[in-house]
Amino acid sequence: MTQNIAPETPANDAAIDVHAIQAKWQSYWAENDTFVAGGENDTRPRKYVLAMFPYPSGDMHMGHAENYLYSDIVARFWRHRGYNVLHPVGWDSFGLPAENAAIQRGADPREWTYANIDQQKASLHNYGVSFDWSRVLHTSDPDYYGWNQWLFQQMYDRGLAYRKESPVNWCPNDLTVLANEQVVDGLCERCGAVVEKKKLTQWFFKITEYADRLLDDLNQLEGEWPTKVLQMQRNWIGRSVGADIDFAVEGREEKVTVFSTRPDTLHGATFMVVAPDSDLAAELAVGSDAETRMRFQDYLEKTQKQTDIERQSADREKTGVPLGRFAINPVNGERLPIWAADYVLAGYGHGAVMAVPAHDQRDLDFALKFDLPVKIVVDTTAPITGAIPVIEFDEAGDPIDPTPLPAPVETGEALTGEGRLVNSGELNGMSKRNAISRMIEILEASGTGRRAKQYRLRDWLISRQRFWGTPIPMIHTEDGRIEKVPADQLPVTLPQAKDLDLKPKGKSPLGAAAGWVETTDPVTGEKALRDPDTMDTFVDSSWYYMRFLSPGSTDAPFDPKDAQRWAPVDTYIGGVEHAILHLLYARFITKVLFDMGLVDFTEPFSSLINQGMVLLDGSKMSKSKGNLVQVTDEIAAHGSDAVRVALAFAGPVEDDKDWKDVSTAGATKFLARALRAAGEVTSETGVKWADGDTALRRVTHRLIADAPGLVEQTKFNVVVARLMELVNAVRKTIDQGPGAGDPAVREALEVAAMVLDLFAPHTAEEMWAALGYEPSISQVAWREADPTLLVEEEVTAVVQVNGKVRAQLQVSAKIGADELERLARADEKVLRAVGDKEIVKAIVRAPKVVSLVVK
Ligand code: ANZ
Repeated sequence: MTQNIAPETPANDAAIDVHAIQAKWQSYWAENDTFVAGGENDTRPRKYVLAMFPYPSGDMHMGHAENYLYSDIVARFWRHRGYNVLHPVGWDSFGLPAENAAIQRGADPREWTYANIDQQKASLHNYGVSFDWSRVLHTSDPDYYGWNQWLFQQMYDRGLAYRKESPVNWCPNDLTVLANEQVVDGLCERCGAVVEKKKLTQWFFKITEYADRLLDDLNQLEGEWPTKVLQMQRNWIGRSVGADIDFAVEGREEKVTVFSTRPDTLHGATFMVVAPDSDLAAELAVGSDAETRMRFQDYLEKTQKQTDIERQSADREKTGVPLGRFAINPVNGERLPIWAADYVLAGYGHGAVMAVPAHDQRDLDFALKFDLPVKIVVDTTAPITGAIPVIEFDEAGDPIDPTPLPAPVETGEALTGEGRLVNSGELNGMSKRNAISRMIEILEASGTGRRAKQYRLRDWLISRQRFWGTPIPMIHTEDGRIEKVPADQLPVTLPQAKDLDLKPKGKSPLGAAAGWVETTDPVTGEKALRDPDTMDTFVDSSWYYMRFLSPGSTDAPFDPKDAQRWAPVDTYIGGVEHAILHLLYARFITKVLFDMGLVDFTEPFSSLINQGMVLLDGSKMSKSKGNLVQVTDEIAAHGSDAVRVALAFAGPVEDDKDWKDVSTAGATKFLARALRAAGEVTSETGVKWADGDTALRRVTHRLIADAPGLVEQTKFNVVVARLMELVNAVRKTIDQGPGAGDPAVREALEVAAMVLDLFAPHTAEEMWAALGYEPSISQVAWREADPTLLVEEEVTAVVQVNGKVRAQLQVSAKIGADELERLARADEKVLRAVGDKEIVKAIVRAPKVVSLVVK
């Protein structure tokens, strides 16, 4: 790297051709492999910096600009700190938008995707991001997705991939399965049709088997991931601890089990509720009279049009129908009427609850609506005077003498707090916590219940009835077996799209791909069919960060030796919209890889940075709203360095930023000022800095000392502000102080160029060349700060008493007025001068003068 490049030394802003500078350095970096990570023999410590990889939906947008700026700042920073840095990029290139574009325009999803990738690649190059371009991957390349298929089969062998029938979101208009995220207010996000639940046989990954580890390992990430994200992950996994309780049902042999976090309240159960869409509800209804059955059917149809989120909404009016059946409370033999109501979900716990309206708000709302009894069993207030009568029921399930009304009926608020048990036999007087334990013992002893855990987390439904994804590498034989595609036949590649009708029909278009779907039974050699579904694209992104480590590997998804050298990712950067699913899936697959002995860590991303959004006039940018600021246009207008500096300066990383407040003009001026100053330096390289102006040197050295901490805390905007301060100080020294030949000016600009490299790498390289060095600045080691220059500057303050100077104090140049006055009043000479007179006035001009008036 001894090539010398002639620097541009502009006389004024207009003379700087930012695009020429940009192009020059970009080709220099590409020709010299400047950002290719060091190989096996590189002995430097390593850092793996990764930004969430882009989806190629069009050209690079502002979210990308922000994301890759931040990862670039971090990557460039660690290079200056002496690290061998891996900063790769790839494309998350399977997915629905390509397929939709293909359907709408008759384009090939493959062509659409790769054209967009080419455009984004060009834009990212032009943006000056220090990626290691030798490791690019696209998840839609067979040499990538073949390893998804390998992973799928590994998981199948371990019992972690399985098929089951389950209710899924179904759009009756588009005839396709929808992800939960594609259902908005119960309607199909794309066509607005009312989404239904439909039972389909689908492939799942058994993420629930890892629920405890996914939850417990979050503790490892405390302080390294945003607290908000950790909390969102915890809530999503949603572990609840309590008991399973078995209720006998009249006229039914088998018992009905319910899950409850509050087994202590069992004596207060006054009815039972089952999910209308559960098999249990259907079965119970069948055993009832004709009218009940009809009402139930009607209600079931209404329920099927609701999403789980709507069903759980607290402020929705409760609905339900009685099933005409009765359950028996195992602790007191009371008869509880059984209802079907949509606030109980089929997919959680056992799809049935014991309703305790006095202590559960949903149950209370329901009881009040349908006039069901409410029985207090935990006294959450002051000690109660007088006993609350136990409510009894008649044959029809109606309460006998339901007066006096307990408090929740009057206030409408369930008693959910701490308290002591009442109306509960041997539990009376116990605290809630003790009563929970005791009740579990009682249930276990009588064989009617047991300790139990439940999770909100569900197994991961991975099959999609779509074309543009990884084919599921399984074979359905004529006699109904399911076999793996033999390993030597992987990858199963996608057929050409042009011969297929990609329009959604409720079945994967691959099922109609003659010549593709037919195959042979690997066991018998008879005719068989390929599985026509493709995988959820979240499978692709669940392990891509490992593929970057061994991009060319053909006999394994990655080489465990590479994994040991580089992984896990040290810093992962991306939008908070991925706080749950992507991160959860990547964490899950990492644990699977750990269990397979392929990696020696259990968490993929050691630290996580979430960026805010770039808005325009307070709202999200979007093409349809016509408020889209195109990054490429901004780069064309101002150059990428100005866009980068303006974005970095716009505010804290995690905050949303409004493009209206982003000043590319300010950034352009600042960069021109810095570059021009570098061109003015007249001292030689190697000049003795110690001879330079001390005031300027202090500013320089404070930046050297503070910037690392600021970068590590992602306070990038503060570093830019400090750089601006340094460049201003340089200008002052050149114009008003010792001048452009002063060694401190050279020192300041060398440091400015190095720190500026994190934000405006083209300008930084240009400054470095102007200062007489060979490229590239990107590997220049961070300077050591001189501790003697970090000591705070001191000044002499004078203290006058009635106009006469009585004392001189050595104080910090930054001292505040109050502190200076306090020191002045406490000084011995001042005390003597004041004597027994009274100080009637103190005029303080920090840090130089204190003037006391005494009488
Ligand atoms: C009786 C009870 C009394 C309950 C009480 C709570 C308070 P989390 O914490 O979310 O796990 N439940 C159980 N299965 C349900 C289902 N499929 N759909 C809707 N609700 C269900 O909540 C567990 C509680 O939610 C369980 O404890 C059950 O109501 C209800 F004072 O049982 B509880």
